Amino acid sequence: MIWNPEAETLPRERLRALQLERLRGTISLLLRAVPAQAARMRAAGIESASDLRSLDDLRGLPFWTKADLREHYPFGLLAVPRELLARVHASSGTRGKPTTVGYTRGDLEVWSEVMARGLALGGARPGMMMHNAYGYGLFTGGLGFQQGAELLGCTVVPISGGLTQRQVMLMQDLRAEVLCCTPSYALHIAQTIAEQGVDPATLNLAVGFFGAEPWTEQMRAEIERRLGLMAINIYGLSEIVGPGVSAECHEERRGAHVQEDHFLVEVVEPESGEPLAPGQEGELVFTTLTKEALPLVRYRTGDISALDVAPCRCGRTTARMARLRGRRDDMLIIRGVNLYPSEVERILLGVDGAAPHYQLFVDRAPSMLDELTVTCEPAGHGVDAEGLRQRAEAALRDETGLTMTVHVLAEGEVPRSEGKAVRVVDRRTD
Ligand code: DLL
Repeated sequence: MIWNPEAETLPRERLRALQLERLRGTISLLLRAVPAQAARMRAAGIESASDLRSLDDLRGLPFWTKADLREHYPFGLLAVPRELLARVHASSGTRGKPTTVGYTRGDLEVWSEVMARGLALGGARPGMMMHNAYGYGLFTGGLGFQQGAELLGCTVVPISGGLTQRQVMLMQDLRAEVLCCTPSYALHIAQTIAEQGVDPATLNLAVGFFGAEPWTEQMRAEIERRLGLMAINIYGLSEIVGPGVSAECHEERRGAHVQEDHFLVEVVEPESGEPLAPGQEGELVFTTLTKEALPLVRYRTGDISALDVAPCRCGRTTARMARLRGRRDDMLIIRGVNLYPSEVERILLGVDGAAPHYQLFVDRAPSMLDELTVTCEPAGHGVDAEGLRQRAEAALRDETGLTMTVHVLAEGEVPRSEGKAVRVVDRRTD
């Protein structure tokens, strides 16, 4: 089911024409209503929206980053009077002040629309029972899924995160068909199900929408096996709207379809900022095309992905973004080797006897060399910890070229998350 066939199957030429028209509208609004944005645009030679003759002219516009949002915290980049905000959310940054974002009523409607599209993409249908274990609150996960599911016509259980045993009981009793949470929390739920002796086959789950943190194909296979559902990758960020910027279709599950009539996507080379061609991996950059309260032009996400604009079997014409390799700032440079935490996840999940719970610690030794330690757990009582340690160390060394120390902890000792998992603990002090 395609929620909005007209928008989602638009021939790409027409889509680009629509994007240009909407981009000009956004530029006019910013020039008129947001002094900080207008100043940067003028410095780049843009005096009016008509200076943009084609979408290619976008590359002449300056980037915006999370640091800019922090600088203008909390409401310095709003294009409407604060009184017109219907809601405020914030990004999940753990250090210092969060980055706040605001929505007009119109923005909330667009968000519901793109979320309904995303849920339909993954195979959710009107009438389905949805267990929504994303956190409700300033985080955009809970309410974003809530709104989209209501528009689609699902029955929502707004359980939020936590009290996992109770979650399992409610999933059983209310016959949840759709599960929404972070991939790490899905595993936590799966483990609780196993500990309670519940047979996953007695659950009614058909599809799960997982996102808000990096995860791998190996993790997808593990979640599907344990929960007996089809796992869909859904992506978004609060600065742009929240969840629903893109989602995979259940037909292909090869890249997440970006809602391009609302969000213009580019991939740029992280160092130079030069635009990259489809298929090339780089940093995702989004421009909002219909946002009223907080329009953003060329917002650098820090997320590493690649685009595919080839037609999709599902019939949609929208570009697909590859599963995220990770965030640019999560990339570790260890003894000259680049390492994304998702690489460790991929390798570890291929090791016989390893459970899908892990953390990566980075320390700086007195010799000033950085050292990596991985903690993991055995998958079940029968696994010999010493054998697992040796297999994991060998696999990590062979595949990354880096020596990592592996500590096999007892089952349940790697911290579990109810939201975004903390995968990397950087203990370097400088
Ligand atoms: O995490 C929005 C969201 C909620 C997306 C629920 C999906 C599901 P923020 O808290 O602002 O918003 O964090 C955004 O999370 O820049 C990515 O680094 C990461 N992220 C989001 N979705 C995915 C995903 C929400 N599917 C940041 N895969 C983004 C990998 C993801 N990383």
